[in-house]
Amino acid sequence: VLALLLALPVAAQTPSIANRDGRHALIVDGAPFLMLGAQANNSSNYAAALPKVWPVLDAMHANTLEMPIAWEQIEPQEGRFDFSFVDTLLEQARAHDKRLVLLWFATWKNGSPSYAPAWVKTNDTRFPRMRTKEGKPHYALSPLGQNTLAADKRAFVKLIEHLKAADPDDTVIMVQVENETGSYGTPRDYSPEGNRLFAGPVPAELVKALGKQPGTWRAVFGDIAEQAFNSWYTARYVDAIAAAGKAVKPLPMYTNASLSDPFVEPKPTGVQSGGPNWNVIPIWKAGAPHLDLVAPDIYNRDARAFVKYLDHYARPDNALMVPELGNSADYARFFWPALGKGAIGFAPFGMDATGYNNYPLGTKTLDDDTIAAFGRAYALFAPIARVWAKIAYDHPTWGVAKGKDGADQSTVMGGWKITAQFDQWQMGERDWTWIEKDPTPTTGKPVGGAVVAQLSPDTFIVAGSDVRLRFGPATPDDRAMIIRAEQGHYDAQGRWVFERVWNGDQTDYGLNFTTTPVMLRVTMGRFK
Ligand code: N0T
Repeated sequence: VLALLLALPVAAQTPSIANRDGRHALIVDGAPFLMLGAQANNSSNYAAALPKVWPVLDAMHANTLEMPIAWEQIEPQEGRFDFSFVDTLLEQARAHDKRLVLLWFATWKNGSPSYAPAWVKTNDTRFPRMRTKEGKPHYALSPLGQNTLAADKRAFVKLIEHLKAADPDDTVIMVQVENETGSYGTPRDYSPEGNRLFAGPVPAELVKALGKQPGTWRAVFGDIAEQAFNSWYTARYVDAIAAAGKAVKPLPMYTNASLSDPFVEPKPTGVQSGGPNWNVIPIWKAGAPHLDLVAPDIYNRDARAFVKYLDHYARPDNALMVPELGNSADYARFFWPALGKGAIGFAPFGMDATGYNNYPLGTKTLDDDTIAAFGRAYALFAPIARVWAKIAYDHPTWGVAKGKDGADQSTVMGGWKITAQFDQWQMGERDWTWIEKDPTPTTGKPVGGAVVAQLSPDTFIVAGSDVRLRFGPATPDDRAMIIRAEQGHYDAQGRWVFERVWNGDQTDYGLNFTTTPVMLRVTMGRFK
């Protein structure tokens, strides 16, 4: 009955991002696809490192690898292109049954031109760096550098031309244009050209897009004028590259942001100024219409902050994708709220066995337990990556992760209230004080989360781990109940396959998910 009528995957339709009623889907081979991703370390983009990459992706049940392609690597000498690594990567990805997201590390890699070829980074006359207020060269290349843009764009177009020829089956499903653009310290280019433009009016198209009154950058943007200025010119620069690439092969393209505190408007000198930080998303949307989305790189273990970042980037005009997050086990629970907010992709950073660990951002050691923390959830979703992506495109979803305080979290979906509780034994209530009990295994640990999709007013698909889910009426109603809670799974065609009914102890104290996530289909109702 509930078959999802998936469009059968068909080759020869370039991947794209679909957008309907504020929800999104990444379309691959003509059908929705959930990217269960992982990003390799920064220097793993050489054939010698690949044997250390695939086993980690397999162990975590990832279906997609995010891998840098460096400008210095494909154009070591100006005009001479070398795609041998791209070819090796494509071939191995196919052999390992993984899709690819290529990360174009070029004019900006964490703001710096470190991945640009030597002939670019040594020539400040032709490829100017930004100037500081004092007129000294800053480390970042200027987004106003027209020669830099032309050279970067040419190399990027060659890369996409190569993909068009060498990847007819779309092993590559998305391309990230640059990496964490913008600069720290100096919020804009103070070169004579930069000063001239900054003193002038904000371009009419930007004023119009934001619904603001015309004026100078300072008049329109106040305290964040320098950041707004650099963001606009960086967005225009990245847009020109994306547009040129898309003209060759229209793959989904995005760029990623290094993030400032999600709760406080940043100072231009306290943010990676120019990049698509959450407070300048509208500027990026106006300046880079050829990007399908801008995306957050989330290195913040605090659940409140993590979820706030998701909220900033999940917008009707911006599909949510998390191309980087910390890879320590405590981050794994954020998979659930990401799914709940409609994420089309999710990828912990630094998932390979080359031995580098970016603690304190991520894990101290990428051991089996850490990989399994992500892998358990991925294992549940990997066989249904398409089915879930279709569900999330068609239906409301909600997700949670345990917060610092372990407090309950609730939502209302139609006539039903759903509450997530943490650190419970499977039997009984918190206030059972008449019986002595030990603290639960998860008490004090940053684990636990769940996702819920509402298939019809009274029918829900739920999954989670280390969490208790309660379903009840949105407004008090003694006649409301769980009619049936089925454990089961979807087959590849999107048909629900029944395994068993949960009842009795398994439902009397909420739906209790343990460390290994499972999937339930819950039907709510009332007696008359
Ligand atoms: C990320 C990664 C890689 C004041 C860090 C995060 C990746 C890049 N950068 O391992 O370098 O290529 O996108 C920057 C986070 C800075 C936090 C500073 C806090």
